Amino acid sequence: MNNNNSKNAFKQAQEVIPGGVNSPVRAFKSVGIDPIFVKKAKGTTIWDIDGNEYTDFVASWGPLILGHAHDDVLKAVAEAAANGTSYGAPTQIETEMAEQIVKMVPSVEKVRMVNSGTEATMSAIRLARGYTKRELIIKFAGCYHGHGDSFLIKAGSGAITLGLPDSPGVTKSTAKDTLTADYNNLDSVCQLFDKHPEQIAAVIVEPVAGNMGVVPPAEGFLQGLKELTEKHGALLIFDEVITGFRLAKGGAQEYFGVMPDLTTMGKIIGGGLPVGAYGGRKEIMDILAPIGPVYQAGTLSGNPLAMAAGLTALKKLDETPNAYEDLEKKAAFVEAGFRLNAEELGLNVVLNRVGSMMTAFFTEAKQVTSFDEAMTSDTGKYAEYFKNAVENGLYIAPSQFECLFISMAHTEEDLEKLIKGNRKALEAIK
Ligand code: KE4
Repeated sequence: MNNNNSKNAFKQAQEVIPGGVNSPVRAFKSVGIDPIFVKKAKGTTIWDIDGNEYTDFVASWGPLILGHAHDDVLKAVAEAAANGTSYGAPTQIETEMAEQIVKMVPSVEKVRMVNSGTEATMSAIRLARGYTKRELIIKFAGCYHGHGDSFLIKAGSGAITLGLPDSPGVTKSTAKDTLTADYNNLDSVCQLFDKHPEQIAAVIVEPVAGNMGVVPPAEGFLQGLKELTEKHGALLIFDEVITGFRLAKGGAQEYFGVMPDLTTMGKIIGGGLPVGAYGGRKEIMDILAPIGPVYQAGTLSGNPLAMAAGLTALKKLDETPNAYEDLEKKAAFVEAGFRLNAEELGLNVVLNRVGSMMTAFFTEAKQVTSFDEAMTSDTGKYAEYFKNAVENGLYIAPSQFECLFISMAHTEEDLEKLIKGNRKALEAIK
């Protein structure tokens, strides 16, 4: 496969952008090849600047559940742009967007728009601290909640991909306010509450971990967190930046039937444009400025183009009959194909899936139900697998610790190609 243009583009980019990328995981560092520079995408196909064509299963790390450049999204953005791109003043589409989110996400009564998942999680913990008048938060090792200082403690996603779970630049005084527990281990959370009585403002959790690879919540784990936070007067924050609008209209909280106090959202909510949001009960949200004392702001929050893209995407998900049943069927078909391939080749691959998000862990472990087990993965093997998958025209995550996403746009042909490509890539690493 000819990648000369991408190679040259990468060299040029590295002269003026740190690592040549605007987000570390894009650099393909952990898979040991130069990144692909994208020219365009439509539906489930991506074309790179060398003219190579790929079927995409990264979906821009989750947002593109409708597929790339969806006609309705493009139309909505173009119409919005014709009226201006930003006003810094309230618009009715922001209200419409908020009403749509309130309609879809069961625990959300009020919502504030921001510009990224990071902004959403940073704001949510500030709100939780302001509401509870407490300072400590609990996160889980291997979970990733964006690059806010409070979260770069044993973080997942790009931080573990690059082996940087704790980042320089995060001050000791900040780090001390973030306690880490073990995912799927309620006892580790109990111990922190017992050790820090009445000091913990919130527990923030990915209701399905996506940033250590997909690790589903153990039976009772989410409900247990709900009970523990209620018992100790702390807030439960579901970071649904990945799971929101993906696992169900109402995200993981609808899928598992556990209601958090606050929900952070991103990715799908923007329809491919920069949008984040956080929401919850009125009594919590109403302590936010300008009515309350907890401050949070943003020049481009609720941007009309981003609202047009996001609202179109959410309405499509809300109004397409059987959207989530169809996603489940497609993803189950892929899971079955992956399992059969590994079985027939006698390879030990642990495949975790919830709805349309899944990860194949290249590990000798029999299961991956925790961060420690996820970390037994052979990232070198994954890198070889990745290279072969790309050679077979599959664009999958350049990291063992990310998700493969199925979208509404994926056709049966796309899924057959994925399963065939998976088999060829497995044969290559056997
Ligand atoms: P952003 O600031 O990247 O929009 O969202 C941060 C974030 C928050 N919470 C969860 C559960 C997330 O997964 C993310 C971001 N996800 C990563 C990939 N897993 C973004 C990809 C990247 O960093 O380039």
